[in-house]
Amino acid sequence: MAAKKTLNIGLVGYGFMGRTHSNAFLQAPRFFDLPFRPALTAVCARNSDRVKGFAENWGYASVESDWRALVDRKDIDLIDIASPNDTHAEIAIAAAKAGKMVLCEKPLGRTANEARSMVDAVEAAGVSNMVWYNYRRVPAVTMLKNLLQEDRFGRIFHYRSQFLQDWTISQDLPQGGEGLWRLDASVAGSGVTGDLLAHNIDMALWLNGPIVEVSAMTETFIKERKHSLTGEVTPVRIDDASAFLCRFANGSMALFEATRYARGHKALFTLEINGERASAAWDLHDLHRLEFFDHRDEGQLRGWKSIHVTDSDHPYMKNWWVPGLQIGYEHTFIHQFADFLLGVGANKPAAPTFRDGLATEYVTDAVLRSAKTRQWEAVAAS
Ligand code: SOE
Repeated sequence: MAAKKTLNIGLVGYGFMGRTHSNAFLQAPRFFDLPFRPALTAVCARNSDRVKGFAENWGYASVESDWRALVDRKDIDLIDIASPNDTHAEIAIAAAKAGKMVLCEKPLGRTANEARSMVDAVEAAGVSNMVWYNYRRVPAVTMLKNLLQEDRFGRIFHYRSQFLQDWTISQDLPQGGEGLWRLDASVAGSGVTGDLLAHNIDMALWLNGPIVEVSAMTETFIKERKHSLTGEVTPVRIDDASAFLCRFANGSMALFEATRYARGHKALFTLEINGERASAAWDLHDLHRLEFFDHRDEGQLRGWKSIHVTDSDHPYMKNWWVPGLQIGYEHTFIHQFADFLLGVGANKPAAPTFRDGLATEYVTDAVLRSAKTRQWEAVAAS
């Protein structure tokens, strides 16, 4: 058997997402038959001591403390961006110009403008690219996509989706700095709209098609917080909660909500879709189940089915253990990376591409705009 070509990865960032991506790079070739052999060639972060520890733990062969040096390296084929949102555009554009493949953690940019410049760069350079919207690759969610493509639902009337958390309720939580940059608008771009609703929107665009217009409201419950880098108390400029109504191009209407103030909820990501012939519901806390109702079932036996999506004919599952044994959160990244490499091998883009990521940003931009104007806002066509 011919040896597989090595694909040298350079990772930027070593936080939560640096770990999920590194795990995917290591596990994907063990469970999927991939056209490349991924190599953890370098990891880059500003803190040299900590980046060395990270490299040792995950098996990266070398370290860099300046992302420009990483992008310049001739031995790197792919740059993976897992650093905070304010770094995404500059690194992605430089990596594309250097001819590298580019993977980027969500959201693509802090604004649609930033995201558009990233799309332009990867498309001009003709390099493979993908945004880490990992939840598409939960087997139950992929299965729902397949059921929709088989037209089991008929006309779609409703879509609703929430992402509820509670980790920023304390007034004492500072904004800014490591772990807390999601509260600093200059780094994150927005609050829950870009961080959480972006997941709901990416999944909805994939499952139910384009969104045409939105009517939104946002709230910042805690108005001032100490900045952990400067020690100063400054206004909070992110949205703590965000909700919107919208219309899809297919005529369905929808409700979306995300918050970090739903006491008791840590990561309750849910969706429900109602069609003429069928409905389905999914919940991240029970991620291996798809709830499905088919109106065409025989009358007296008609009812909601709770499908345990762990059988070998369910998406991705034949690559894992034996039927009935479930998998979890980290596997969504493994699936996404496996699909990316299969795409590169077949010369096909793996979704969501940067252009798909831009479509989500057009919606999040419209949501933030509508919350300000208190008007319905049209979503730019991507
Ligand atoms: C925020 O708490 C967060 O970590 C998001 O940034 C992730 O994208 C989401 O998957 C889980 O929650």
